[in-house]
Amino acid sequence: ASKHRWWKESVVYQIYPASFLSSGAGSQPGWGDVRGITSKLDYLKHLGVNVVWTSPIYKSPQADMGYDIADYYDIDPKYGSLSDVDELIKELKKRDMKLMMDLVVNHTSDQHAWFLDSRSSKDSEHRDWYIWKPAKYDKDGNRQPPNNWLQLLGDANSAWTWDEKTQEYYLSLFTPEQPDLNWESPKVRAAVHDVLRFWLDRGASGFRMDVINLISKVQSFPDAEVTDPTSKYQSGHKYFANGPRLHEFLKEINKEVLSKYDTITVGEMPFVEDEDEIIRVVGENEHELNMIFIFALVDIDGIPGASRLTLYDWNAADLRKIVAKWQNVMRERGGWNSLFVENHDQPRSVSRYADDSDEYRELGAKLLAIMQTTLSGTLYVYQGEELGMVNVPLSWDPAEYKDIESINYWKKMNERCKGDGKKLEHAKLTLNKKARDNARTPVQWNAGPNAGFCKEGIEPWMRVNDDYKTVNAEAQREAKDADQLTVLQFWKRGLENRKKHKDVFVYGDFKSLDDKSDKVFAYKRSSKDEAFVVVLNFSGKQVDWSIPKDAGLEKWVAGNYAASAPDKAVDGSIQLRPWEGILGAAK
Ligand code: TEU
Repeated sequence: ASKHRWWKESVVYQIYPASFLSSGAGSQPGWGDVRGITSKLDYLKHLGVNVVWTSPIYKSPQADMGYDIADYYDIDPKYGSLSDVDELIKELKKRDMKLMMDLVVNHTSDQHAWFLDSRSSKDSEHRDWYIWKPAKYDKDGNRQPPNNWLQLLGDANSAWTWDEKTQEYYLSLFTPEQPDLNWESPKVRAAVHDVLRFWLDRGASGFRMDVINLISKVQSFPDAEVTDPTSKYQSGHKYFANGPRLHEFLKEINKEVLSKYDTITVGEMPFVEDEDEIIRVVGENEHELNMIFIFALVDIDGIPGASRLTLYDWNAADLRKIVAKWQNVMRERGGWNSLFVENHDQPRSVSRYADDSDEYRELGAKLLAIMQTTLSGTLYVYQGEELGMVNVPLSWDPAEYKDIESINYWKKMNERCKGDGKKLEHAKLTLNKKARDNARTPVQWNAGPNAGFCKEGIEPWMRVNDDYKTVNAEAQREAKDADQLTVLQFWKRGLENRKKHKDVFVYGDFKSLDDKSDKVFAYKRSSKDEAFVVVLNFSGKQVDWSIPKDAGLEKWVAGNYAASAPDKAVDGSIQLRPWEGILGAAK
């Protein structure tokens, strides 16, 4: 069985600082700030959270909302100051909570001092801290980038940016404002190690490492195979995701820094599904990272192999297969799962995996809460998920979207769909369903002006979702009806239950109870002392489901339709209502 560790039992709450809460202490009116976070620690503690992960708050020109860092040792004035962070850490400690920082070291901002020096001349001290290559020329003598790799945010342009001054290209996988660091240089790696030490010594307890599997690139920088014949540039992930020296670099970070502290680490790892590659990072004896974010579940509604901004029809069987697979793999191979259905790069989970209509929104949010709180792994809750916040309305003009990926996509589609209204409508729908903006609207604290996110009369940096009068934290503090918990209360109860039965839910065995249904996801969790059965109807249809004889079910204890125990048989066939989820005690 998996060894007990505090970071395995943790409930991590992700904060997207710009949209969390604006106390007014930051330099930019209508932006969230660090003091806003500190003021909500009691709320988070009460919910059952013990680790707070903040998306980047470092000094940044915000070309990609802070995922473009200009100074790893300072806080962006929009968010406050270093002493505000010290205060946050102090207040967290008081409550026995911890801080996880976002570490973005695949690339920096183009305004970082390292890059400014690097681009100043070909023989500058930091020239080789980034990836510079000469141009290529086609048969007509036109200048071309060193290879055909596609940029990741916006997917129309080259991943290489031309620099007039020194007449070379630099690699910028995400946007031109985010030049990739050259991890082949030992000086770059040592500089990154210093950043980690600085924050750990200051009181942070760990890191979420942004696209950490992209740091090692195949050094011949070959052209990518053509997978999209309509595009000049192609996805090059084969040559930069889990590249040749990734494990060496991660082991080095561990040896130089992490092994000397008691930390929690999670690596974001897009593009990689290979079990062996994943276990090489998270395996108990690998000494790389505690866990990673696997993309399978959040890629479920995109066309396989295509860009994230596509729509694909999926059903509960796909969801079950993905979740069950990783529950089993991690257990059998000694790795560890991170459980997440939302983050700042993904649409809202209720809108995506359930139904965000008035009729089903709360049921859907609770259904997902049952799943998340009863699976094995470290649990991540994204701000607003505990309130059942949903995607922005389709009626919003795409001009409301603030994310660089959305802006680039919308521009591209407007060019491509000229005169084809139907195609453009589909692009608008795709954006509404998938845009990262869906997760970035201000957190809805109450029904007052700006949903309580910032003071009245100040315009929030991003528009508040229209539904804030009904969907907000204050309205969910107390239940309207005695037999109906609010989404927030339901999450709190789920987290309490998870903690109380951690040997089952965090560490226990996982067994699928249905390998056929395209609507139901059912499983049994067990430790040596106790067991639970979970049955989740991931469809808007009423479903008859037969309880397997060997499930050992004794009694139903909780569900999402009422606060009291579900009134259903414990053997034979039961009827599940749309989006119904139930939990039972078993032997
Ligand atoms: O995201 C990397 C990533 O692969 C995504 O989930 C990304 O949103 C997707 O490719 C877009 O289609 C991380 C950060 O989480 C994201 O916010 C940053 O924009 C990105 O890295 C660059 O730092």
